[in-house]
Amino acid sequence: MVSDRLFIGTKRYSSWSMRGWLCVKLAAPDVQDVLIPLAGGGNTAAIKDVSPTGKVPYLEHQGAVIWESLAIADYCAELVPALWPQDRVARAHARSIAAEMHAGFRGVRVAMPMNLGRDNRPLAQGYDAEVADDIARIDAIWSQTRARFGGDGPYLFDADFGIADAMFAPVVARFLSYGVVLSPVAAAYAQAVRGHGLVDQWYREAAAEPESWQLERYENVP
Ligand SMILES: N[C@@H](CCC(=O)N[C@@H](CS)C(=O)NCC(=O)O)C(=O)O
Repeated sequence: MVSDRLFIGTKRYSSWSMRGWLCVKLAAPDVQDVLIPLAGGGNTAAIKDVSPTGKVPYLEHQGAVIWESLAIADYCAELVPALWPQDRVARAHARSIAAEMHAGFRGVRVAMPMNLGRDNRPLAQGYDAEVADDIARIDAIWSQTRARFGGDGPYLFDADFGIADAMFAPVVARFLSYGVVLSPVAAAYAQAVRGHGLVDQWYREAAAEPESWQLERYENVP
């Protein structure tokens, strides 16, 4: 029996799965992925059958069961503490921005659903104020974190891709596919995240998913 499993959704669409998956791959690469294709609209019966919340990501690891992407990320940091910055002040900042991402940015999440297989630029016309505020705040987080803690490395906290980067990786994917114009520092950060090996692996595996997993509601957005 396989006991270490990470349940995720369709890679093309599931931004929360991407966050959990990146953290688990960094901390416990032997954990088996169990991909359940999303049915759309939060109605995936097979996910409801396994996950306490009816949502993915959901992790079973050595007797522990963990749901909510941020809790999974924190659990991963128990296995590999360097997933959070080791400096107390930097770690406080990293926890704050990861929590802000987990709890917020509803405007961007609703207006810009993640779809890794589509050029979303034609959709990105005329954001409302909530979306524009979210974009400005995310740009400020990335720019200010890079300026204060970024060092010489390309990520938020220098050379090590950590939990804060994983939490924002699906936002990077959205900004790139919707053609969101960012400040130069934020744009360079977005490119660095896109170029990370695990992020690229997720994209490649998303591209290899069967067409039958694609959902009308996420492909033909008006
Ligand atoms: N707050 C949760 C959000 C998880 C979530 O909404 N996951 C979506 C996929 S991205 C889901 O499982 N939806 C169930 C479904 O579509 O049936 C987390 O951080 O893990």
